[in-house]
Amino acid sequence: MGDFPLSRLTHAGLGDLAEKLDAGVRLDLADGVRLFGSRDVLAVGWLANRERERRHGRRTYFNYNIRLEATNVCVASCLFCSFARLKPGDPGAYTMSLEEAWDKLRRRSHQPLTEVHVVNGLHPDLPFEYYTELLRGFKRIRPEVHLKCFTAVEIAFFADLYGMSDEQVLRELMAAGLDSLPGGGAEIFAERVRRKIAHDKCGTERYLDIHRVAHRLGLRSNVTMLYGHIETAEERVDHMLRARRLQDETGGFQAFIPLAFHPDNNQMRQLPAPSATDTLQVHAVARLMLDNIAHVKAFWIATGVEVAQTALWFGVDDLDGTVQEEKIYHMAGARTPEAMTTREIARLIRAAGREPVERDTLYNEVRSAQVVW
Ligand code: V47
Repeated sequence: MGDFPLSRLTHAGLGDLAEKLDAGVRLDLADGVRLFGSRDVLAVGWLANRERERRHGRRTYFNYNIRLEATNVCVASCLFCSFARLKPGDPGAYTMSLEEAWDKLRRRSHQPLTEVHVVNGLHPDLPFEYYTELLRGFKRIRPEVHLKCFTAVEIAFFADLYGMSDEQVLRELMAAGLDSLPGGGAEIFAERVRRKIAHDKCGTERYLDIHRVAHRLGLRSNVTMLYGHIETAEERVDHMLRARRLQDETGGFQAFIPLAFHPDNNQMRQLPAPSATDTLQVHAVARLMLDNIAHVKAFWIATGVEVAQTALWFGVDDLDGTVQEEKIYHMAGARTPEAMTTREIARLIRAAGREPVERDTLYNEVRSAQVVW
């Protein structure tokens, strides 16, 4: 049982779960709900930290990336979203020209970036070539940079809009330079919640199937979970278990990323933001339920820097990256910085008693000669 008092785990009602984990027995839905019900966040965190250290020791991953949102025009009306604008020409709506988007990368030619992460609104009028050219241009400018672009929701939208199958869309984007899929658009898989907060975009089965197809075609991807709004503990665990089932099938998910709901400027603004304790507990339970997904990421833009740092003792082994120019969370009220340098990220990992490891998108270690931790 290690050095955490057995009596404390037993008192927290978690003794049998600790034994299950010791014996390598998988936790089930009821176990996950109990973990969320526990008032002893430290006991849950201790269990999660043990799983984290078994896999990664003190190592904590991050990457040198940029975020690009080429358009916020979006036909979907998700209740949690503060970023989208329904039509071109609506106040605040924007769509970058290809040159403008490429310029974002060109202007960073001095930075040893390894990843461009693209997420867009669902724009009804752009031709498919806008997206394939976007990727081709990025590869022309920086052939070595990994392109992690378009959520499964965007892939489904492209397929419907341009009359292709999901697989055809993925194949064409891969031919243009797509290297992996980000995990956005998952929200909450349970139909009760999805119907309320994201009723007019790609449903759960299709989201999962697009990741299934992507994995079959050789792409890696991530999976997210938007928490802290109207979902129950059972729906959170159900979400994790659906991701775990697909991972059993394909092995293609690299990281699970809980995303803390931000209530400013959207249709759920009457709700409070999730607390730091809730955030720590969500990441910890994810580490414990998802025995087959290697990494649990705290997206520091969403959790806040200090909570992300603390989460490194609650199951988290990855902090995303430098990010730069993030819009989705900042339009929803995030007060985190818009970017961190690799030096800042490494310093905060060290200050938390962990060992910083710069990685590329596929978790290969990157040794940037420029950076001395
Ligand atoms: O799907 C939108 C979320 C996601 C809000 O794959 C909001 O490495 C909170 O998926 N409050 C997009 N969340 C971002 C995303 C992501 C982030 C970091 C890393 C990766 C990865 C993926 O942002 C959306 C939605 O769930 N979101 N609005 C909001 N108000």
